[in-house]
Amino acid sequence: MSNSATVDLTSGYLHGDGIKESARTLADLANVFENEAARAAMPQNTVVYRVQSQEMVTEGTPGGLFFGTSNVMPGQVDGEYFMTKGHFHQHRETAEYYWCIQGKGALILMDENRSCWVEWMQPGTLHYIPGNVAHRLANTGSEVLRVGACWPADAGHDYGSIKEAGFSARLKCVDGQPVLVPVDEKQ
Ligand code: PAN
Ligand code: ZN
Repeated sequence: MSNSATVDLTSGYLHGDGIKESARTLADLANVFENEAARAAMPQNTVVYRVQSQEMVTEGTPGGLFFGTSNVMPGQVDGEYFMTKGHFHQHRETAEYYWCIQGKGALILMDENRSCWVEWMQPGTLHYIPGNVAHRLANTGSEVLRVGACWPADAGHDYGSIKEAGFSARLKCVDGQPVLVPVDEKQ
């Protein structure tokens, strides 16, 4: 197998044959932010994040690895930072590495008991996401947050559980600072 792809070490940008790219706009993120009316009132073609990946094997291949870069734009929906949808891995036991390349942000994590916590990100921070832990990126800065990732090719993405129950806390801008605010789950 020839290696015709490169990774720009300052931006994480992947270049070359077979690099996949996807983007999520505000239109794709219905009911992801707390204030759905505010999201719906914003320009729907606003890109919230882009993901590049190199997938050298078919998704689901045991023992394979995928490599990617996620780029989360700066922005907020009514005080909640722009973020990814977030997911558990379909194969719950699979882990993942993230590392921050550029920008400022947070890795929001939640275990299966719905305990939620944050790891702060700045260029060079390294983040091990254990199995059975849902993960989501949020950009708390004013430039693009660029994060590298490496995950098992058979991890899969379970978006359904997050769509149903969400994360148990939200990262909001309070007096100009990011604060993890628990969601009232009693209702
Ligand atoms: C990442 C994520 C990426 C986009 O590559 O898939 O940051 O986030 P969502 O998938 O939650 O929209 C990863 O964690 N892969 O497993
Ligand atoms: Zn993942």
